[in-house]
Amino acid sequence: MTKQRFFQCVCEHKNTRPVWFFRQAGRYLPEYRALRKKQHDFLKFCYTPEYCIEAVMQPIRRFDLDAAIVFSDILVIPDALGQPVWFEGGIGPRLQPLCAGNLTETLNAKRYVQHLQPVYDGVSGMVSALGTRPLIGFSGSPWTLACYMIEGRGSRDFFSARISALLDASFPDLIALLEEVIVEHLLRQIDAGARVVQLFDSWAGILSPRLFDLYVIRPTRRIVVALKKSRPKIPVMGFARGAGCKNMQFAEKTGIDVLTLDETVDRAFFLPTSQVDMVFQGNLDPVLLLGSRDVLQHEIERWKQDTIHQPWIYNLGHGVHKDTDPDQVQFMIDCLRK
Ligand code: 1CP
Repeated sequence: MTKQRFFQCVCEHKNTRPVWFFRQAGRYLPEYRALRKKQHDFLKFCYTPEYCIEAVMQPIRRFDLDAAIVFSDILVIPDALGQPVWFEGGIGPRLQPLCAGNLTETLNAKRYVQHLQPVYDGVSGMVSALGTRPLIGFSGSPWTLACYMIEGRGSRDFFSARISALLDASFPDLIALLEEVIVEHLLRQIDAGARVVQLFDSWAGILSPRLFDLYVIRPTRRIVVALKKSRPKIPVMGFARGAGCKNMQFAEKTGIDVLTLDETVDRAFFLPTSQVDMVFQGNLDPVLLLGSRDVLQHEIERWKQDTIHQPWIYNLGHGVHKDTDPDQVQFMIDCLRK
């Protein structure tokens, strides 16, 4: 994968650096909140292609962004494996935790593809609606999915999941099962028309170096190898949120094409690697969108200057926060494209 080919792939309809955002669709948009009123059950919403296509197109129509990400959620995978998953308003996702000692016992790996068919139907519809604009498929990474599946909810430190990674003899079986399902899930999104895929390891940053190697780097590498074997032209973007300096090994050892950086990473650390054939993405603090325009503009200018010699996809270090004013997003896009 050359840098140039990647740019052609993500941004063929314009001659500027691509701009898109994590959670560009979602609760900060009044039109999304109105659409969500039609289906209060978030998982059912995710399995209704018509709603997902509309949710994807809302930020595209409003902001003319250069790419869109599939509207879905990482937790459709545990749901498709038969683990009870539900979303509680104001609290977030809840899951019935897996059984310690035999983590894969209650999971049914036979039904998931059929269960996720509405997601793939949605992907085809999104691709048609987007025209030449690329659609990014995605999945949660094994470690991050295991975090929610073991803990049963969002958490600051996923303590039970970390203990499980350290002590539970069946933990590697769970990771192996998830790798297989994730590869299949991404291949199906690619076959439905996704042109790039992104792996979200949102909780990579809470692992010690040894466990980071075992459960972030190695599974990601195996997934990338499997994807490249059958779809060599599809770029893979990796996001090990919170990984700090471990991002370097993550990029070098996994075979990803694009390294997504969260807002806590000092990009100066990565800029000397511009000889490496790596495209970067992200790094701008989503909180800036809730602050003053002066500071936002100043930070954007600094960021543009810093990354001038490096292929860099303009994106935030994490999703657009739900309290963000959409006008601030427009202002940011205008500054980026200036
Ligand atoms: O409408 C609502 O009330 C639901 C809010 C919401 C939305 C809009 C959730 C619940 N998920 C999503 C969509 C979503 N999730 C997308 C597509 C939209 C887009 O980006 O434009 C994507 C890519 C995700 C991925 C996702 N879900 C991640 C990985 C990225 C990240 O944020 O770190 C994670 C960890 C989730 C789990 C999840 N789903 C929803 C919430 C609130 C959460 C986070 C739970 C927590 O706090 O731990």
